[in-house]
Amino acid sequence: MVAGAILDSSGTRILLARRARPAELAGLWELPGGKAEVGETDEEALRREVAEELGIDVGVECELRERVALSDELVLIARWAHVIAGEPAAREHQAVRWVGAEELSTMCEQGYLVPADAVWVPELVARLRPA
Ligand code: DCP
Repeated sequence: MVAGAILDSSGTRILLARRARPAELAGLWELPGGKAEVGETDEEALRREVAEELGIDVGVECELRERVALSDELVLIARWAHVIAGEPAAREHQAVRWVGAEELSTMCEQGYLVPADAVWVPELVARLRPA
């Protein structure tokens, strides 16, 4: 499972998407991504998933430090990425939005993020430039 920490062109904001399913995660915000298919690298999977889900082409960079075990078989990782082409749109999510460091911290503290993604918040905040 690979999620994208997708930065805007100014490096001040990160892209969040609000989940539509399953019921226990619906309405919460996540770093968008999806599962790698057989024979696909993380990088290829992330590029394919964000193209399908958000209609954007991204360049994929290195992995964030933390990894999250979602189950015995599924590990969630995140990779830094930046938009190469397109405007993100919610095709499978309820909404998308760009958030700066301060807003991201607040959303995390108030429980608006999917639980697994909270581990990345310190690293995201540290990299985001002040607006
Ligand atoms: N998940 C998460 N944080 C993310 C992305 C996903 O905690 N940033 C979790 C939520 C789900 C699991 O990973 O429990 C699977 O996520 P998706 O439902 O997005 O993946 P799909 O099963 O839809 O993958 P695909 O898009 O390949 O169908």
